[in-house]
Amino acid sequence: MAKNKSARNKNTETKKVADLQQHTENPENEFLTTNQGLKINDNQNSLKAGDRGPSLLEDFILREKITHFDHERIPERIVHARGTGAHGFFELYESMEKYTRAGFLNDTSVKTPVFARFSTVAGSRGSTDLARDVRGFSVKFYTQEGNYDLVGNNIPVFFIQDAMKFPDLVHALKPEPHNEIPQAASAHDTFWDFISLMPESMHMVMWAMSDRAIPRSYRMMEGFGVHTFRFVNEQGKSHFVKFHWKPLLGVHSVAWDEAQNISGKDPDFHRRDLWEAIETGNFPEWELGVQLIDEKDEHKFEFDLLDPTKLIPEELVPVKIIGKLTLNRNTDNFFAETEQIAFHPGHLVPGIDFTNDPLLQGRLFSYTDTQLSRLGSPNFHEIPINRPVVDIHNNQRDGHMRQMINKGQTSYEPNTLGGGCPFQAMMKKMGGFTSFLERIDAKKIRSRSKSFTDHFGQATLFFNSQSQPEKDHIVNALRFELGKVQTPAIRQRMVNLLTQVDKGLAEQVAASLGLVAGKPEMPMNHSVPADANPKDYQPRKVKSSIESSAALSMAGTLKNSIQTRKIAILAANGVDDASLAAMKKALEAKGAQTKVIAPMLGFIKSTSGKNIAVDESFLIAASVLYDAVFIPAGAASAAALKANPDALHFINEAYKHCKAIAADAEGAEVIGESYIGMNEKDKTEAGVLSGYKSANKLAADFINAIAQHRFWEREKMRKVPA
Ligand code: HDD
Repeated sequence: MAKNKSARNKNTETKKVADLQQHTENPENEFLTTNQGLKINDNQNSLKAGDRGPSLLEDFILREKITHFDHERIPERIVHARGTGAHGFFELYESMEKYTRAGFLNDTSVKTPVFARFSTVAGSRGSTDLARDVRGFSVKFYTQEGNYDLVGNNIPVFFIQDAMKFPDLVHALKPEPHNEIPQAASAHDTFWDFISLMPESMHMVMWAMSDRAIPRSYRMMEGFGVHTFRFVNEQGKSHFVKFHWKPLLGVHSVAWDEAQNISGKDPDFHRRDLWEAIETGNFPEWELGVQLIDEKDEHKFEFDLLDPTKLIPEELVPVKIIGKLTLNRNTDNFFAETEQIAFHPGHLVPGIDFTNDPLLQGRLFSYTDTQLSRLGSPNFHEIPINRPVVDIHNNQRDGHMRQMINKGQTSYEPNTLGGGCPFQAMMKKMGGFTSFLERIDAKKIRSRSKSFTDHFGQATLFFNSQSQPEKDHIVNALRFELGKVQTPAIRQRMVNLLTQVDKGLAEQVAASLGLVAGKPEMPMNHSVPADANPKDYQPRKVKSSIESSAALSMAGTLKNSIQTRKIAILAANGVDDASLAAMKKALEAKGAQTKVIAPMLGFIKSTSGKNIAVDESFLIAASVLYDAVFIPAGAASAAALKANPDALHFINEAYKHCKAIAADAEGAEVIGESYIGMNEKDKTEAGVLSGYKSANKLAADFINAIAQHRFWEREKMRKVPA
């Protein structure tokens, strides 16, 4: 069977590309035309009655052009409006045939084309990439059994347990309705008002306040399917499954102060990073992992598998790595591809199925509905980026912008006039989708399950699993967010709620707000079945069966690699070209990217009289856009940089954001002149490298230091005025 599938999958990628190309345009050697194909002889002037006269209504060319322009915008996504995407492929390491009949997860010879889109949630389409926010991680697999969408986030849990609360959550998060402030930020009253009344959100709040919410790159963040799904095999046997994407570059973030700076210096930071990585052949990669749970183990955990505010600690169920996603092609047209792609958790293939997670169940309605208003027609599946690579046959007809020319007399089933086509794929071997035969024997209720009442156990587990710097960042993020809240009662309710996660955390946050954390009030705010005891539905804390989970901390994900890291080389006239070239070579050999930053654009003269091209001047460059800084040898260069406030600011800021800084020979004088130099002990501090006799040793240590990503312990030492 696997063999057959493999044959069917041959050339899938080529077919998809060809499919898209039918709708692409190449204007080379072509005349400008109207949308009707009429050649245009003047695209500069409208038709007028005399050269100084009024424009004529008759000007159909002007009217066609302006009409199209007037309608260029479509409604942006209500959430996840800001994003970027790329093409790629998915390869399977090991057949999952035992667990699922999904063809693309059965046959290791199949290369499945994909399109992935990453996004923030709160901001508008033009908002900054570096907002503190959850990141969307959506992947459309163009499989031989139809499109499969895994529409996840970079956080494995969600704020709410039931889709009924989604519009409330989003209304609270979005800019406030009376003045449309603030853009792309959760640090405002309505968000925290809502959260303070929704204790179930506390686990996700911990993640959203952690550095996970300010990733260094989309290429350096995890992805999660969030809900528990099902794998169903050929025999109809089901396993519960949680999906994980693990980036091969490790999971890394920036500092909050840095994030705010990047938002000003380069609001497209993540978009640009993904684009450039693909353009330079540094294809982003993630491994797909699954946690598999036997049907019979459904109730063996202290949490409910259907509760989307819970994760399954990897210590309880290990993540099995089954394949790899590679993004290797940028879009040709952002609107046609990234903006028009329509994801939906209900785009399934045989062998993958839903569970009754009430958040997932609501999503199954929302996504098609939103595409109707965003893309304007039930024919959105005909837009090239949304088309499956397999043929579509059904009796759906007409509608706005229908592309398909359906032939024949019949558009109904059953029929004899059309030879009975298209047929139902009724027998198993025909590959039709069948829902898992789940037994449901229940009363109709509008309530939650009692198994959903633990709101704090895993919030505490997450907090306990963080390294000290990660914990400090959560405290500071909460101080920032709640500090922006204007209503004292909301701040108080929040710090009270935080006591349920961790008393120390609550006290630290409260102290900075001039408050004392007290006991939270958590009235149960929903109905319970008529025959139930409301007490059983009170929010509570169930202690996690493990104290901490290594996988929840980013600190353990260092990959000892500097692949694609951006290193700033600060230089001026009189730089020692041997010193510069040696470090550049050593860094690039390890896959890092270097840029020479100097006082002016153009060229600088080296000690040996060479002209060295400058990539950026200090006017354009900013340390927040780099991962590390190097100052080469050269007395005149060092003297010029020492006298340049922008160069010193660059170093101070890199130091403040805990980045690796290295200097060769006289380059150390520039560090000496910066804030670092004012404190003798910092010269020997981890991550600040100077005073080396051997350039090779300096390069080796610098490479190691960059691979550590950040020296967060530096934050504790002193505050740099950068
Ligand atoms: Fe959603 C978009 C992820 C809950 C309703 N969602 C959207 C996108 C992602 C997610 C990544 C952007 C897709 C893209 O790139 O185009 N959403 C999630 C996750 C959730 C979740 C991981 C919880 C586990 N979403 C959720 C609920 C609802 C929605 C409960 C409604 C009941 N989401 C939508 C939407 C969006 C959307 C309104 C906006 C644009 C779109 O669908 O295409 O339908």
